[in-house]
Amino acid sequence: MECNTEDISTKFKNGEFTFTVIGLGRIGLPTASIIANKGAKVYGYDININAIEKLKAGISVIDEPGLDPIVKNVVSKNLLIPTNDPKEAISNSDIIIVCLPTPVTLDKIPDYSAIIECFNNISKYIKKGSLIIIESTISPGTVENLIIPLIEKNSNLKVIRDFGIASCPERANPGEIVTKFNEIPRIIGGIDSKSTKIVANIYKNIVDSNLILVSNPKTANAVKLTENIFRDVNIALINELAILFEKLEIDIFEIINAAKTKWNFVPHYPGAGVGGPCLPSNPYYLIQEAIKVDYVPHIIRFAREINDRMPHHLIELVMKSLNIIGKSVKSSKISVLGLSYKPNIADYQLSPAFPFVHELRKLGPIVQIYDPYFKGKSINDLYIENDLESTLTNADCLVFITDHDLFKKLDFNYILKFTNKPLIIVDGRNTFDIKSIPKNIIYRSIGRLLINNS
Ligand code: SAJ
Repeated sequence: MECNTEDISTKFKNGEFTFTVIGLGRIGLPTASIIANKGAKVYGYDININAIEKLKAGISVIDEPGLDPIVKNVVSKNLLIPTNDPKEAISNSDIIIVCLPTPVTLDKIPDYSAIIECFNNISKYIKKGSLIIIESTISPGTVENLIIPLIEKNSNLKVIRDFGIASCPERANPGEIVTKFNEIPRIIGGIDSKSTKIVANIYKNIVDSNLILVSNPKTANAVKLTENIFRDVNIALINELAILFEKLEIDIFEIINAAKTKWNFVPHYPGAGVGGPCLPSNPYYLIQEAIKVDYVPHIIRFAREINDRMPHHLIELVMKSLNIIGKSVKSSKISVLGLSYKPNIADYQLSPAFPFVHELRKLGPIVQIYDPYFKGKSINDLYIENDLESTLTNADCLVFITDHDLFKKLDFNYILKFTNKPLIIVDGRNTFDIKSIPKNIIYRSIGRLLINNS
């Protein structure tokens, strides 16, 4: 494929490029739909036949604001072609974008099985002159040492000579993937300068944001991991400081609000834990590579331990608060508000709600959970109540795991109509204004002073 800007823009605008986006999940489906919506022909390839059938009917299988109308439009115009046939997709495509999940196992080892299975299946169909773009989050070196050898082994192709490849790690914010698709700068690292330039020229036609070109795929992957590890480590730092300042009876939010007046203080906030598809798992990609070169990244590992320990800290706050009114956890009803890992989205991936509820249940209380995004659903081993009022009824303690807007708007007098009094509130996300806590409530938030209005 030629790499000069004009050629690529002309070909893109004339619809001369055919894309395949592999993996129609939270990143892949918006990516495929938005590219198709710009007039390119896009195969959306996924092994999930059920999802493909729904997409063929124009039904979006991903809950992402703004996505539905785009999917309906591009499928109805046959610009996005959902398929589970790799030959149909890959053998007709010039550009292949990989958006496959790369979770970590329970042993915290990156799991590349989806990527390995994919390239074992599709490589024989890759056309000479194709360009492969890896948007999945992977360890530095995975393109160079796993993906390229897989393609060459399963095809008669040779990298650079016959196909280009680059990493362009996704940096989307779940809940804003479509609305901010155009804005997020992209990091592009190709196996050679031609791959980097061609991919940059292609993304120039897809997004309006800055394109940051780096030396190679492993550097691009290292950038993605560095930015997420930076966030995870800083959250761990503020979590650790919050626990310390609780004991010193100093308000962490007063500290943060004052400290952020300093130009180089990047505010992060203490919470019930770190969930989501990115932060809890990304550090392990780099830890795995470090171990291969006999280096132990202490801060990165300890940050993970601190963040994973926050649900336990919430348990401690629950126990101490109930003891103030002479109640034991075992003899109480404790209602958990929030399953999603962050507010106002329906996504519970690695949510701290799971470890919190599992540890709480061992202490013997009645436990109910409510999340407006999962009403009446069974999620793994948790049942999410159908309505808030029954969850509040006769509760001795409310624990907020997610600061959904719906919870922020709750009126305390409304809450107290259903719960026992005095009511304990343990707030894992600083959902409420501590100056607004009324009589009959004992309130604890992470890193903040005890409010005892019992
Ligand atoms: N959290 C805290 N304290 C904080 C910030 C977050 O406890 O100060 C918790 C959240 O409650 C959540 C978890 O950490 O449980 C992750 O929060 P997040 O805002 O990072 O949520 P994500 O994973 O949806 O963030 C994604 C990430 N994007 C990618 O990995 C590509 C993240 O790097 C981005 O910063 C974020 O989107 C964004 O805001 O764009």
